[in-house]
Amino acid sequence: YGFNVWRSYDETGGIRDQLYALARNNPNLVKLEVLGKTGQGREIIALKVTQGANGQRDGSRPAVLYSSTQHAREWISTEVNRRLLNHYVNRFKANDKEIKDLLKSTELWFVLVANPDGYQYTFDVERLWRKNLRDNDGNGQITVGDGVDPNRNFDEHFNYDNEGSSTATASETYRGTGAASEPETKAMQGLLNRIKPKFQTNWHSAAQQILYPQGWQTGSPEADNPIYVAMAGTDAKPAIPGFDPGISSDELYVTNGETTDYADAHAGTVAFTPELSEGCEGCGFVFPDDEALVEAEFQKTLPFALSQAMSAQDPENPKSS
Ligand code: 0X9
Ligand code: ZN
Repeated sequence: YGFNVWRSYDETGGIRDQLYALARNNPNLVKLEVLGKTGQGREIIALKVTQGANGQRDGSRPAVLYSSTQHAREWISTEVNRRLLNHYVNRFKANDKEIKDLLKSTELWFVLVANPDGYQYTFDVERLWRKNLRDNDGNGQITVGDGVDPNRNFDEHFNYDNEGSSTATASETYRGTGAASEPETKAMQGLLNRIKPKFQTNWHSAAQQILYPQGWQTGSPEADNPIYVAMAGTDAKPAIPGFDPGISSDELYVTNGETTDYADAHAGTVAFTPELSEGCEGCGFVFPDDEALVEAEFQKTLPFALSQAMSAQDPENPKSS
């Protein structure tokens, strides 16, 4: 596609190929699992990174889940998460003591592209597509009225109060016909219920915030768990420089049926939605195809991401970044 940084899902050497190669080349560290298939038949892939990955029962060590690209156009989320995955693997192989110790005791899970159909569509057809490719009108073609918002389809306060999601199929926040109607949702919910991660980071873009549950509620200005504030930081000292931490419904807007609310309520997970940067003033979801800017965005978020892995053994006493 001619980009410096961005890689599609399907292309040779693209994200799917890279995930398979990483697992194939590091069988003692990386396990690949297909969580399910999308409407168009693409694999929704998770990697588990832990020492002895293929011999260790899933969930036998405290787990952390790093997920990205629920929203097709948020390419920076894929790329930051891809760099994070490679960071852990490379530091382990370079005998970094801290990372080696970490990966003996903790399972790190990665879902780089939670919405592969939508993501591929942003390369092939429409750069600003957000949702999955559910054929809402069943006419056999993807048109503007199609797609379900993967971050409104979870089985937690789905459709609550009819605020923060839509019944209109053409809406960018169309929630789908029922909770977990979408294969992408089933895949993520299944993983969450199986590994019950201590922490989840669900990368999005581009509001420069660190959001946490509950996204559905409007009543309470308080986090239900002090760990959220301990890890995300405060306005004066945010865990990611320049980002605003806060309850997602308050800091951004109300949603229902969202991923981190589900993880928090059903898997006991301390679950964050960091909204990454635009990369330039007014770039919105189209982060520039600029290696230096992308790498800087990754480096800026790395301490926050690491702090979750480092805290998984003892989440009640989180190590701040
Ligand atoms: O709307 C979303 O799903 C997320 N923002 S985005 O611009 N990436 O689409 C934010 C979800 C966070 N939760 C709440 N705001 N309740
Ligand atoms: Zn998003």
